[in-house]
Amino acid sequence: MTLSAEQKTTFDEKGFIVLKEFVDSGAIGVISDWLDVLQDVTSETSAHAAKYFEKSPLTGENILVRVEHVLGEYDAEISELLLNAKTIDALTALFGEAPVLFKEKINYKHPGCRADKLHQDQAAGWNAYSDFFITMCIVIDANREENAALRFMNSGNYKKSLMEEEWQPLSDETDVSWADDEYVMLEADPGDVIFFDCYVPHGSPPNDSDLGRRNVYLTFNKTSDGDLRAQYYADKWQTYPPNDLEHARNADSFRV
Ligand SMILES: O=C(O)CCC(=O)C(=O)O
Repeated sequence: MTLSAEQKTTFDEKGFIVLKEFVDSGAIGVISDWLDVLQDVTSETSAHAAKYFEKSPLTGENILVRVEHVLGEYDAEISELLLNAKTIDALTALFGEAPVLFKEKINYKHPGCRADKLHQDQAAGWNAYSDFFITMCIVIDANREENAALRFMNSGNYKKSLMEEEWQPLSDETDVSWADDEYVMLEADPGDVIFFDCYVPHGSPPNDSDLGRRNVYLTFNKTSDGDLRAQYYADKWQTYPPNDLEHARNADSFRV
């Protein structure tokens, strides 16, 4: 059993748990190298990797902020490494049944990257697919205050339903420190993971340091809700297609 009863209770109450050293350093090294490769792929070298570029509000430069749609049929070796028995076991304990991958993304929070405003993931149109998801955030580079570590609502004082209209963040503030009383900053090391549900409010400030930080986000739904990934991405390409360095978006849209 990967999780204790206490960890499960904490997850149910607060909507997140942190598991230190969940992924070993050998695996983190392999994943880190893979993220470097993904960062450099182009539409010629990889037709499926969906890259998203934005103009930095801090420097004005166009920068890569995320890559999606890179597991399963596209990279069996890395998929096996990430979706291993330990991960499936932990998610099964949290869901109460086996998980299915819904979506996967890497956030490249490079120097100059804009804030991720406080939000609930479920507000990003996910209700169309299921009413409950769990995301596993795998820390690849140290997450520290200076390079925009994530903040999570720590009071358990949130609704397991939408607290704002769909497609809206919970606040337009990019300085998330206003919420410090209720929120905790999670500094974390490579190999630590955060499991969080789709309703717990979270976000991160802009990265105004010169230290990048990459986190992998794997989102799952319950097997009883079906395999939704292909439909999710088919829909997403219609409304929010990937772009390239020359066609970076402005950083004011709320998408997760
Ligand atoms: O990586 C981050 O700082 C923010 C992640 C997040 O909240 C998201 O992508 O939904």
